[in-house]
Formats: sequence, structure tokens, C-alpha cells
Amino acid sequence: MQRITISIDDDLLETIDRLSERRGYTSRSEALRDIVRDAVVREQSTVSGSANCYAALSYVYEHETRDLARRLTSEQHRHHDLSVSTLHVHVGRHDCLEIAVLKGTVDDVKGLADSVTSQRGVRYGNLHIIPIEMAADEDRPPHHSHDGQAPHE
Ligand code: NI
Repeated sequence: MQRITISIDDDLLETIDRLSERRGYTSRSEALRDIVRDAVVREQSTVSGSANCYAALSYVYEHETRDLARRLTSEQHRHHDLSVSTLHVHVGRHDCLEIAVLKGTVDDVKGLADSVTSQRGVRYGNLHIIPIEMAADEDRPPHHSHDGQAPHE
């Protein structure tokens, strides 16, 4: 590990310290390393469109908007090869929150995300791409445990 010195505005440093405290980081360095890792992941995913990834697509929509629920569902059926699972939460009287786990190439996943989040009545659309190297389980034994939790496939 190397030690570097950086210059940073007072305001920005204050923001980082607040974020660091809120998220429970033990040091500024640890907080900054995670911020940089996030940026690197975003950067990589803009570069290699043909790379495989998992992704979490989240968005809020008004289920009463004409035909929207049906259109969103049919959009995911049209790309069923990318769709791993979808969580649906009724957020209030009008709004639904959905989180779709996707798996495929970065380009395909982004294409589906764009077609969903650009629909009228869809808000807070966000796509989090996870490069497959980090999520790959090929080298792991079929049964592994998560720190004392019950083993699973
Ligand atoms: Ni709902």
C-alpha cells in the first residue's frame, strides 16, 4: 500500500467526514478508498460494454399511470434472459419500488435499464453494475457459508 497526499476543499472534506461517520468508516482513508472503488467500477462499466456483469436496477413508479405496470413487466419479459429476480414493494398508495437483479453484458443490462427508467412515470431510476469477476462463483465450492450462517447453494 502506498501513502499519497491530496489537496481537497474544506467543504468537500467536511462532506467526506460526515459520510465517513454516517457509514461507520474508521478512517478517512478507508472512506476514500471505497469512494474511489465505486468510481472505478462505474468507469470500468462505461468502458467494457461486452463484459459480463450482475446489476441491480432500482426504480419507483406510479402503478396507476396508464399501462405503465404492464409495460414495465412486458419490457422485462422481452429481456427474460437478463432478468434474474425482481423485488416489488408497495411504497404507498400510488408508488411501487422495484429492484431487478440482472445478469448479462454491460451493454444489454444498460439497454434494459434505459428502456425501463426512461418510461414516463418512472422515477429515481438507478443502475448499479457489479463486474462479474467480483460476483463469480465458479471457483467456490458448491456449498459455502457466510460467516456462521447456514450453508446454501
Ligand atoms: Ni406495488
